[in-house]
Amino acid sequence: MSVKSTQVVIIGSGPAGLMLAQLLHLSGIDCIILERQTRSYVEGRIRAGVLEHGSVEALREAGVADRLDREGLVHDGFELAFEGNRHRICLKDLTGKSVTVYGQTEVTRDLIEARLAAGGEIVFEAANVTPVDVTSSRPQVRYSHAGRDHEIACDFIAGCDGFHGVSRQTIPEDVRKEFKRVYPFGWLGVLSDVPPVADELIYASGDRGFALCSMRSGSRSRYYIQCSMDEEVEDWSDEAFWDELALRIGPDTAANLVRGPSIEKSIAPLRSYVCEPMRHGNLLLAGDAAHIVPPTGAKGLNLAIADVRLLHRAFESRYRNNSSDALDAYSASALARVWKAERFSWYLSMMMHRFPEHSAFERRMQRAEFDYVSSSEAASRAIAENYVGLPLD
Ligand code: RFL
Ligand code: PHB
Repeated sequence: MSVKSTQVVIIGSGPAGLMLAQLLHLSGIDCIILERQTRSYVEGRIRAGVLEHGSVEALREAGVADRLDREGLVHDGFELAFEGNRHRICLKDLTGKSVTVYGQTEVTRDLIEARLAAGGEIVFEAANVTPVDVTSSRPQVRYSHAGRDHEIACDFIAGCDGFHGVSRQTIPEDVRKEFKRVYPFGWLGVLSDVPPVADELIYASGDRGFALCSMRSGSRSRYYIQCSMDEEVEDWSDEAFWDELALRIGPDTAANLVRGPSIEKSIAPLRSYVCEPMRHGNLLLAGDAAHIVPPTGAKGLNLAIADVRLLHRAFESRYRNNSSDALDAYSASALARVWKAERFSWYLSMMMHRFPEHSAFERRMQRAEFDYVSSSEAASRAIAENYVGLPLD
């Protein structure tokens, strides 16, 4: 077995792990990333597309925003549509801020490139990653790679290994509190090299279910439709997808819809989930490892970035000033923000989807909510404020 040591072992090279590594590198704190998948798998995953104002600033401060600044699309608003009625949330007027459309895939590529250019280590295809002695002052992480066993001793382990990772499972069940809600549907997503149907995102709710029109660039569109979790991707031909999307966004918008072959098609479940606390001994969780939101509020990636900004500050204060106060406060500070994002994602999901168990009463409630938001600047501002992102602390 080979044995090494470092200051922080990061498990997972999604946006949370990669961004944390970049921030630690800038602060002169050593870390090693262990990733289960291959680099091409990690760089090929199609996921979120909207960056909050604060996430963009954080990526700039971390020195990884050159391409984001060149290629990201700044959006000053988005549209909510309900049974054919439309309401624009003007983010800029209501909050003074905007969001940026730039795929998680691109954020991941930029961060991997920055890490490797800085001579940092990412061990791809690390198998059987196991945190050990996490409540001791010198925890270790064991793993195997290319048929050999390895161990890294460290001060801290950052569990950035997503919802299905190993880190959270290390917290004993009697310590860990879990809060969850599974929605009775999923999102079928399609990526296609066609111009977007509109300049801004459209979240549409109708009798046939929810639809979202998003994009990655002026020539690449990302669309989603609510589907049943019983359905398989193979059940949906490209043609069937475009037909259903056109019906859900209505004839006025559909008149501008350009169809094309899908280059990716997948079904994602919708769930809300929070694990408390986000720290156990010297193991600290960040991103999807600790919480999941339904994608309706575009919060998943942004929450991951916000968590690691807090975590980085806490590590900095520990290594620079020998103070553990911020590390002790990490779980509570992160969770305060996480719960607000959970609330917003749940609220928008509840307002915009068709629920199989809903009666006509609940549908009227959804419509009343939409009518209220459309007629109230205060209600629109509340949505805008959450969408561009709440302050870090
Ligand atoms: P990630 O991106 O899941 O990265 C975790 C990394 O950890 C690795 N890993 C392990 N490595 C070593 N050992 C183990 N035992 C490991 N187990 C896992 C994984 O391979 C992976 O590389 O978590 P992170 O960094 O916290 O980032 C969070 C975001 O990725 C996530 O919140 C969003 O992408 C969620 N999400 C979406 N959010 C949106 O805002 N809008 C979307 O449209 C959207 N679509 C999605 C999504 C998440 C999806 N998942 C998780 C399946 C679509 C999908 C399909
Ligand atoms: C996306 O472009 O993938 C996207 C945008 C907004 C969301 C969810 C996903 O709320």
